[in-house]
Amino acid sequence: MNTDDALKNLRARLAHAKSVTVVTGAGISADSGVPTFRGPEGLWKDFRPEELASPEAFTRDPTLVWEWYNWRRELLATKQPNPGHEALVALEKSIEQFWLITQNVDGLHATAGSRNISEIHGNIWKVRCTECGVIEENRKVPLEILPKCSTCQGLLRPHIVWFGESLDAQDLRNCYAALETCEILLIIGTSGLVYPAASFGQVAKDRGAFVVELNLDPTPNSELVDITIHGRAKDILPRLLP
Ligand code: BV8
Ligand code: ZN
Repeated sequence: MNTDDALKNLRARLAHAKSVTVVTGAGISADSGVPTFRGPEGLWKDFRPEELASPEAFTRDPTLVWEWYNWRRELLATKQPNPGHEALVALEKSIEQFWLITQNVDGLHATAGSRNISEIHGNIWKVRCTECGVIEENRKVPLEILPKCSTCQGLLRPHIVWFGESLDAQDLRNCYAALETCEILLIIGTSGLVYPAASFGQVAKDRGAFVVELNLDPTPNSELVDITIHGRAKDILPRLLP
């Protein structure tokens, strides 16, 4: 099916859908100038994820991990939502039951105006105290290296889910509720390699949802989806709106 036919088919389905769930990855923010994780310009190209995005790395060398997050915060501080993010805000307003699950930590969906959202890997603009657990929004750029908690002087860490760490239980409950009830699942701009998000397509498919993938390339999800649309999120998503 060519892109125009696929979009026509999908627009018609979305116009009648009562419940839609969306999963996004770094690809939707690529159009805002945010480097993806595994692409040619990817964030991971210089080191393996485990080297920095893990509790062991933070315990071993918190300065190195904070230097990486500070570099990303400075990079993100100038980035704005793009038409892909904005199209999902418009879609949320037009669908009775809508839930957005994002793996992205850049906060751009919330900035664009998405409200029913689970940031399942956390948010780079939030910090968490390793001692007392308090979570705060902090947009200071750059943060001092090894920032301290204003409450107890404990070491702060990024409020981000690292490899080997479990996702927030409430986030997971919200995700599974949205995946099990949706008529349509859109999987946008993710390589489908990181669990549990990589399994969400199958969860929805098993419950009878119509599953659509929007990506530049094929991914492990491509076999299971009903429609694959190849293109940039910023170009394709606005064409889904009524
Ligand atoms: C967990 C924080 C329980 C860092 C991130 C098997 C089953 C279950 C678990 C595992 C398993 N095997 C291993 C695991 C553990 C692990 C995992 O999945 N490892 C992978 C590598 C195999 N998972 C975990 O540890 C998770 N926790 O499972 O808890 C548990 C506990 C203990 C032990 C075991 C299990 C925690 C995962 C969270 C990790 N944290 N980020 C940070 O962000 O600072 S993951 C990191 O990858 C980012 O958060 C990112 O969001 C995520 C996924 O990457 P993508 O978003 O997909 O980005 P990517 O660059 O890969 O792809 C971009 C795509 O967009 C491409 O396809 C590209 O073609 C496309 N694209 C580009 N431009 C565009 C576009 N598409 C459209 N338009 C465009 N313009
Ligand atoms: Zn504290």
